Amino acid sequence: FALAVAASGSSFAAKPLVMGFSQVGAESEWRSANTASIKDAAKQAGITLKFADAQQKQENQVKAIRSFIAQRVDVIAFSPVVETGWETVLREAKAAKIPVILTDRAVNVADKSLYVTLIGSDFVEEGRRAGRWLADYAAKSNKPVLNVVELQGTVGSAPALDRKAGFEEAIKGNPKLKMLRTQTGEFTRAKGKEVMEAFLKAHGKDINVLYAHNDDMAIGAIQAIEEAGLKPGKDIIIVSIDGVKGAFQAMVAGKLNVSVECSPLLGPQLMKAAQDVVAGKPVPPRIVTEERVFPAEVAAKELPNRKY
Ligand code: GYE
Repeated sequence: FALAVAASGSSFAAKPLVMGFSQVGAESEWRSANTASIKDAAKQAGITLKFADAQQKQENQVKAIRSFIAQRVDVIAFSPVVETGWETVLREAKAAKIPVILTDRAVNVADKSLYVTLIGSDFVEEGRRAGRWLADYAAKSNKPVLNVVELQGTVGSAPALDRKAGFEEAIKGNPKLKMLRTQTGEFTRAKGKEVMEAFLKAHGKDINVLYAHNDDMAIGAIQAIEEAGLKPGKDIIIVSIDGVKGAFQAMVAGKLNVSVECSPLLGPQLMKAAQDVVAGKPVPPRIVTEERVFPAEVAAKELPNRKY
C-alpha cells in the first residue's frame, strides 16, 4: 500500500505541462527564428509541445485549436494569422477551461477574457520608428519630394495593419513625402519581388523610397530593383522591419538603409507565462517585447551579435 502511494505521488509530480501551439507558417526568416525559439524554450522548460504549422491559413489554425481542445492540452498558444474571426473557437477553448495565450499577433475580439495575455511587439511603434527614420532622411535630402511605395504584410494581420498605421502617423502632413503605391507582398520574398517589379514597371525612376513591412519583402524587392538596373539603397532608399540576419547582410552590402527591430525570440516568455497560468499565478494581459532601430551605419558592428 505504501509503495503504491509513493508511485502515484511521484508520477503526479513529474507530469509535464502540455502546450498546443498553432504557428502561422514559415513565410519569413522572422517566422523560422520564432518557431526555433518556441521549440527550444519548450524543451528547456520541460514542456511537451504539440506544434502545428497552419501554412498561413486561418482555417488550419481553427482546426489545430479544436484538436488541442479535443486532446485536452493544459494550455493553448497561437500566433493568429489575421485579427478577425476568432470568437467561436476561443469560446470553445474557454468552455473547455483551457487557457489561451496569444504570441506575436493580436486578435480583434470584444471579450478580452477569451485569452490570458498577448506576448509580442508593439507593431504601431515599429511603423512609427520606420516613418520617423524616413522623415529625418527626407529633411536632409535636397530633393523637394520623395515618392514612396509600400509593401504591406499579410492582409488583415495585426503587423500589416499596425505597421501601416504607425508609419502613416509619423509621416502625416510631411510635404516632402508622398505615398505613390501600396500593396501587399504577403510577408514573403517571392511576393515582395513580384510586386516591386510591378511598381517599377508602372513608375520606374519616379520611385525614391520603399517601405517594406518586413525584411524578407525588402530582400525580394532588392532583387527586382537590381534586375531593373537600379541601385537598391541608393537610387531607391529602403526601410524595413524585423532586423533578421539577411537584413544586416543587405545593410553591410549597402543595399538596405535601415531595419527596425522586431524580436521573434518569444519562446522563453511564452513558457514562463504558460507555467504561471497553469499554476494559477497572475499574468499581465500584455507583455511587450523590447526592441531597437538599426541604421546601416551600425550593421557591420552589430551583425556578429545577432541571434536570428
Ligand atoms: O514581421 C514577419 C512575419 O508577425 C511580427 O510576421 C510577425 C511578422 C514578421 O512574417 O516577417
